[in-house]
Amino acid sequence: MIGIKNSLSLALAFFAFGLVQASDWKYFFETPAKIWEESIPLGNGRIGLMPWGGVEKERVVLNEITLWSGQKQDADNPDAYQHLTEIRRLLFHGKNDEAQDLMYKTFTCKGKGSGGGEYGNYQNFGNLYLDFRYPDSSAKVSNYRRELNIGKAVATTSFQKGNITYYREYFTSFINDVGVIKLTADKKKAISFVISLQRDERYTVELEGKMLVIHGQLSADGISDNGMKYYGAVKVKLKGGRILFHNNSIIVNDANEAVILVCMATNYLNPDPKAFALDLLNNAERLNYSKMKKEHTAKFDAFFNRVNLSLPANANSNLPINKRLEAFVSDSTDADLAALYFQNGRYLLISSTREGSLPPNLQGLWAPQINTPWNGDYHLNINLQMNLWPAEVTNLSELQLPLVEYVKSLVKPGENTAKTYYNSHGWVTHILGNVWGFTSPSEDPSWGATNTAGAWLCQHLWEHYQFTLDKKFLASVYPVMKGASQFFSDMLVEDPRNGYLVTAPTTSPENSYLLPSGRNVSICAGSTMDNQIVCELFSNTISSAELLGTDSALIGELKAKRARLAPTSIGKYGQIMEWMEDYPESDVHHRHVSQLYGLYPGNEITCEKTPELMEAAKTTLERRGDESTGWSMAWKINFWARLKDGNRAYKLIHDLLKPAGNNRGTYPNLFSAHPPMQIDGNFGGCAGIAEMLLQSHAGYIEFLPALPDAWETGHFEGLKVRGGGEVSAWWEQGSLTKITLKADASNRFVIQLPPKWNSDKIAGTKSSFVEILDDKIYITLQANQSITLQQQ
Ligand code: FUC
Repeated sequence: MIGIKNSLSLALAFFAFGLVQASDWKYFFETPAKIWEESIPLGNGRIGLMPWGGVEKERVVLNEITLWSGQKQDADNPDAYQHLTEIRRLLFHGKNDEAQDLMYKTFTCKGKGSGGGEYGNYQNFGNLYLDFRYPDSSAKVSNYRRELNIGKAVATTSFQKGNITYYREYFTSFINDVGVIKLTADKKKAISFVISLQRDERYTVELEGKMLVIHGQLSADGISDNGMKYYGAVKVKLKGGRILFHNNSIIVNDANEAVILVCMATNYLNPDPKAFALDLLNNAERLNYSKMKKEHTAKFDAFFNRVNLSLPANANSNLPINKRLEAFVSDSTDADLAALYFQNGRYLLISSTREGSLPPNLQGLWAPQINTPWNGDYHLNINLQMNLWPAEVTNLSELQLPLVEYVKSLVKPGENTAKTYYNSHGWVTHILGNVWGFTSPSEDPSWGATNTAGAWLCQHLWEHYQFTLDKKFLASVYPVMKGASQFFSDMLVEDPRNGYLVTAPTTSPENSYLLPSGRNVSICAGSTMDNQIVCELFSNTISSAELLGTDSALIGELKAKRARLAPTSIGKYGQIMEWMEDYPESDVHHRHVSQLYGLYPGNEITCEKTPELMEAAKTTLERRGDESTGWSMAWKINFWARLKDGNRAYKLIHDLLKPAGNNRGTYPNLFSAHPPMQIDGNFGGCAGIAEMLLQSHAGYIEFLPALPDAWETGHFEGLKVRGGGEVSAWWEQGSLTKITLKADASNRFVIQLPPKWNSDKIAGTKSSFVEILDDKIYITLQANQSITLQQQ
């Protein structure tokens, strides 16, 4: 019998849940940005603006998500396959160092890989500058405030200079697809400025009629053009004042108000970027500013307001964000900061990807440089996947679709790579991903030889189905999963030392181990992560084929091979072994914790199925330690949430939110720090907070599985669960008081009976669609029906 103190009442409601009203989701600064990581990210899934808010000189960093150098290339090395047998022979004879040496000579991509040339990189679009002239240039500046309203997707800068109050508003319109900046003042004729545009290379700025434009072409290989044309234009609408077009700039004098419109495009998706961009600009020019802003926010809120989260605030919650982050170091009772971080993660996802475009890259879509860190690419041994971790659970399911399209785009080049390197059917990709279809191993086998990246990506296809139960979607992506499975079905090879089918050669990203000789080696056969991912891929492909009633022969083949994969094993310290042999790690604190893939994002390791592995996972994390790169700490929030240790997960949030400085953590504008800035930590942290509040990976829904003491009272609304449901929860003094569940799809939902809830009363209800068995509540709902369970 579980809990007897309180009785439980059951209320049924058959209405569609409305949108949740946004709270005051904001952060602010009291000074202009001094570094890019203090500027404010705005984006509409395609273009981005990052205003710095300078009083004398405003800088706005411009981005367009498709702006890539490089080009399509054939990087598959045709000689590689002839060395595969020998590489495997060496591995199976324990000569991993020799296998690795041979791979450096034979089993890499053609060309420079990510080291330059045709691989390319994501690049900054340019900078927009506004140089201001004030009626009284010597007047003092006071009351300065720079703010991002996360709930409205609008940034503002305001200050007084002398006796004049100035106000700037900025947004990237979700409807009209242009950047918009409005400048006002509380005195007439107070606004004078010069607009200029600039880029660090490969650009022309010129006046075209009443527009200032920037255009150019990027490079294919560092020298010649790659055919990637970009075009941006700026136009100003004034109330009062005079405008001059001179010397590649727009000069505004003595205006009462100015609205600056910025359009940007490349020819990656549009054959004529100039026509596309100018259409947007001309359209926006005709529109009323207030209406544009209202419609922009309404479209954004259609995503954002689906979810709400309330956690306890304290006095620090009202501090400027840089000081708030500093205060959190010694006082983490500002739990509202975690709620803000969560909603900011959702904000960044909505702002950096959209249907019909690309998934967020390592920068999201915000980059001030030409040479972005790690090329601003798609790293596929966790980073891109982590970017999408919040998509399903935080009710932004359609934002998973750009990733799905990206995965589909890898199939064709990946088939060539599968054939060339492994003589296998199906498709494969390794760690590196760009917008040109790169699927080859990287230039450096120690980190670039892992070949389960595509299989890991396939998890997102299955998860999208799990959350939506959209069978049409499943049918559309099944060929992709099937192709990935076919690759492993062909490529797996028996390890003669133990009879298991293993991936070989491979690595455990991006760690290495020490051989008895003292040598550091990365290459191995059958890393734990690979075994877990392949097992999961086969299982998901089998389930998909069964659901779709197809490919019975393949189902049999995958089941047989799945049974021969190596199980996850426990090593000499009680830890989960990272490799099939219990090698000493070269770096016991390594940022990747790949051997825990099965704990998160996978679901192989759970309390019910594998209690010993849960214990071993804890030991693994203790040995690894907490502090690491931003994304690694974000991953650990998810791990500890799955291990149901809310306080430890919250400690990791605390570590993740430490001001970056020279170390790791979070920059003042809440961007995650690897360092340098890398957006995956934001998304992983957002997903981790959701995972602390709600889980549905183990075949049932569990509310508040890892609630830290600091989140004693609160509520969330609108999170999603596997099985096609939307849920909300309210809790007080650490105990759940009310939950709601709405079915998006008809299903029988299973809920873990919350601790302290009285099962007798639920069982006593006459409802035909609620049943209590042991510690689970079973609820059958038709699509759009909802139910409320409440303690009285
Ligand atoms: C992975 C990580 C690095 C970095 C890079 C972009 O390879 O190991 O730390 O995050 O991606």
